Amino acid sequence: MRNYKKAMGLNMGGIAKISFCLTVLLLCWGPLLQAQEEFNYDESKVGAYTLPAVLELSSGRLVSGNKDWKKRRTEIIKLFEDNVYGKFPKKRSNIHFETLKIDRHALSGRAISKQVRIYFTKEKKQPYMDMILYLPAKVTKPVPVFIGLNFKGNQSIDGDSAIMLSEKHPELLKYTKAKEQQLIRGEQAERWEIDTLIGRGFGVASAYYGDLELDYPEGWKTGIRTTLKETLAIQPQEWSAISAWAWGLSRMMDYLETDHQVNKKQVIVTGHSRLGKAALWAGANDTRFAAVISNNSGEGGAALSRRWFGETINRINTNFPHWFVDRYKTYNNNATALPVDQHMLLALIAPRPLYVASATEDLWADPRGEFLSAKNAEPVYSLFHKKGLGVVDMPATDTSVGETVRYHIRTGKHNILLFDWLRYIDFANENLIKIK
Ligand code: GTR
Repeated sequence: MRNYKKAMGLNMGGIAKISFCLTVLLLCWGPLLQAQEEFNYDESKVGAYTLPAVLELSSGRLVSGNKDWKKRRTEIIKLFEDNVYGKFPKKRSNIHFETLKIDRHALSGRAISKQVRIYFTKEKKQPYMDMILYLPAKVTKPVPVFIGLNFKGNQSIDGDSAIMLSEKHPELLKYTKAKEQQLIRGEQAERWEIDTLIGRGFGVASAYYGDLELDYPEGWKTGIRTTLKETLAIQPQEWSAISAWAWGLSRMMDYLETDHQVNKKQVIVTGHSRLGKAALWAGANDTRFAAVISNNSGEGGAALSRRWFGETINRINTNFPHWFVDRYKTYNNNATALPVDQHMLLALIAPRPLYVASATEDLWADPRGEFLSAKNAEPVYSLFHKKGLGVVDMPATDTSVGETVRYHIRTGKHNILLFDWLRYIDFANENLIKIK
């Protein structure tokens, strides 16, 4: 034993030295390691960062006009595909639609509802997604429509008993008795404000995001990334859950283009939180969306990744490894190495109207980071002579600012509420409806 210790250079003094060194190491590295795992909510600790130049081509030349922007836009899409969301398949497979139900007296006669099954292959069988569309009952001309995915199945967006129950929602599938299932109706109605939207002359279209891919790390195995692998000629790892959800939004748009009661030039894609991330990515890829709204989309959505505030790339990748492509994980704790930041995603919406919204208690989503991201997308809007936020600092709570690019921070929690919808209605009216 003595020899062994000697050979190892370990005597009591040696052990004491080692433990001393370990303690020093821990004291020095501990806070550093911790800092990476901790979440910063202190503005003074954010630190300096430099955003990648949105208007500089990879050749180093500055974008000088719309033509150059087209080139830069293509480059930026590719950077987001390679590093963040993966591909957004172009091929539409054999999309076809079946209207399963029409209710001409929905919402006590104020609306017409249509429930449409969107099939992704030639056959009339899975994989498909079910969409619910509400239109104002007294439509005399095609109406503008807000579209967005929902978290809990179509039956969750309103208490309307005509809405078909989701076939895919795991919680819903647990219930067997019809009565219990009814309980789940309208569970998220406060997030949809259908009555208000219908009353103001808008249509609303929604579908359950789980119809595309269930939201857990293994969800891709049963979702469209697997079932459409051959049809779309793309491997599951080449895209991500967010891309799959975004792609679904485009398929809803495919249907809306065919509905003569819908004004296909006035379809506004919206989304809350993770579905806001999907809405932004859908809007970036599919220019048929006339305007894009990000509601509290946060990290990997509207918020700047380089700002150390609230959720981090490391955390989002740890909690939700399926949301992004594998390469995104190489930027955990190293946002500086990312060739993009989220202002560039917002810039891809230009010159179309863009609304970014935050909430005061939603620090996890970094409201200031969302504001600054919209701010830094402005130069691209300027290329098209479109006005952005028009302010340099965040506006007062509950006040929206800007024209083509707009922003507000609502009092309250991470959510999408009547206050937000009323702002979105004004935004759509001012940017899309009046300007033909
Ligand atoms: C959180 C996630 C956020 C946001 C949110 C949501 O847990 O960290 O990025 O997407 O979920 O979708 O509700």
